Amino acid sequence: MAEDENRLLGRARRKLVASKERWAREGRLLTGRAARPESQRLPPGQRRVENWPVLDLGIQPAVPVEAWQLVIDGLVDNPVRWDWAAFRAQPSFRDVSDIHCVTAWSRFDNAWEGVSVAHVIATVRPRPDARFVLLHSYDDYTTNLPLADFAGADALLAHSWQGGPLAPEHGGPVRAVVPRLYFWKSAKWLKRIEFIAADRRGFWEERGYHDHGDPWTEERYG
Ligand SMILES: Nc1nc2c(c(=O)[nH]1)N[C@H]1C(S)=C(S)[C@@H](COP(=O)(O)O)O[C@H]1N2
Ligand SMILES: [Mo]
Repeated sequence: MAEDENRLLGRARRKLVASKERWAREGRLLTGRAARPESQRLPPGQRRVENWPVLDLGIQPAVPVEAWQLVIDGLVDNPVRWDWAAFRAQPSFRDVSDIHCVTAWSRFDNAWEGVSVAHVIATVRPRPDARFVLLHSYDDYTTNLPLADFAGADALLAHSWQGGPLAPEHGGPVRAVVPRLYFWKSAKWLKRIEFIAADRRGFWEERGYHDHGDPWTEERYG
């Protein structure tokens, strides 16, 4: 098991982790239906909420912007380390998208602002052998995704939500937002983006969640 995972587990709410692992084993919330975003807006098995639930392992690291840094490295030609000023100097990107959480809530029309993943990719220039990314967070959380999904036109590193700074409990100063996949892939308190050749599972992927996590085909567990 990765070192950062061990650190996280030591401090995480163990009961919460155990119950989610059980959900995964039992296939909780699975409907066996599939849908396409063109024909309906709510993926199978989801219900719409108006509020925005907070979900994490009970550890919400305080990361003041003066101390915040983002490292983007691995299989790239131009690795970067952005402090807050450097991050805010990147071109701004806005997008409105829906959140789909594996625990079956969806929240429509979230107005995000930040730096697009397209810009990140143009800046660091992944090498041809980079096929996955591993996102690392300040609470030692990790999650993995294929570069092709991470590179979606609606994916960004968000510092704002609905016109205001992203709240600390939702991952401020900066979180990933990858709307096409279940929300556990959208790492809060983002610290590092690592481009890798071979897939390496993150925290929940190691614990029974699906490696990919497409809400439209209900890739909840796997
Ligand atoms: N760093 C970090 N990111 C995380 C998590 C976490 O525990 N730590 N939980 C994930 C899960 S399971 C979900 S559903 C969403 C929840 O984001 P929210 O609390 O803003 O709703 O964050 C994801 N990103
Ligand atoms: Mo989640």
